Amino acid sequence: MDKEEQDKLKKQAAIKAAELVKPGMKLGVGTGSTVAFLIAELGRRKKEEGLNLAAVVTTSSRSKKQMESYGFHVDELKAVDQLDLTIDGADRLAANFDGIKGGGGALTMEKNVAVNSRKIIWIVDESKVVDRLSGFALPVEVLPISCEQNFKLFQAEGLQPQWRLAGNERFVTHYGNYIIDLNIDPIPVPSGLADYLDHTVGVVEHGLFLGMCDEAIIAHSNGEIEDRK
Ligand code: ABF
Repeated sequence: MDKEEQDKLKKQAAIKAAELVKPGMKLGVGTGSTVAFLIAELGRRKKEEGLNLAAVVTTSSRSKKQMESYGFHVDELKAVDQLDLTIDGADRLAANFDGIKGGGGALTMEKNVAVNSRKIIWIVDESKVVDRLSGFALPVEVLPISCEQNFKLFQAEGLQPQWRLAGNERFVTHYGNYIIDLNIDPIPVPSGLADYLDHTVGVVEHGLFLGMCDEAIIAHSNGEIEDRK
């Protein structure tokens, strides 16, 4: 699928999801190019229909800026008790609704927003839908103080680690940490790997989002916009 076609599908999924945003909601807004289409649609609704939201939390400063450019006030997560709905993109969506996220490096905020939302909807084009989690390196955010040890440990475990780079430098997350991408394809037992990473000192967060997504809006190239629950 070429980029133009993929962007068309991303936009379709985003516009469909925007219909589920109701006035007065406390809304979580994710990160990425699919979500950028969602924000543009919410901006259109604000301008044309006066859409008002009780609270908005975003998972990246880029999304925050975009929401603010349409006149939405954006709160910090800690200031909002619980979100009614979060709409986010994903890098992979498996048949059992497990996912890989964090390709953009915002996984820590994305997971924090997700666990504080009553409902989570992911918006994806069909290229991200897989049977089992595969085809995308798993991002792991690590603290700088012990990042070399984490890297060696992952190497020793056969997890094929690779530093995430930004140009020639290591990519630095919003929280000042690094990202190590694990090249495991497919991920044989996602819950086992998640458990291992959850218990590895120095790991801040990882991109396995298991059992978190409630609904996925998937745009297919045959024109179908699937609402999978
Ligand atoms: C995010 O958006 C991520 O977790 C994921 O990396 C990304 C998907 O990006 P895009 O919509 O640009 O494909 O929320």
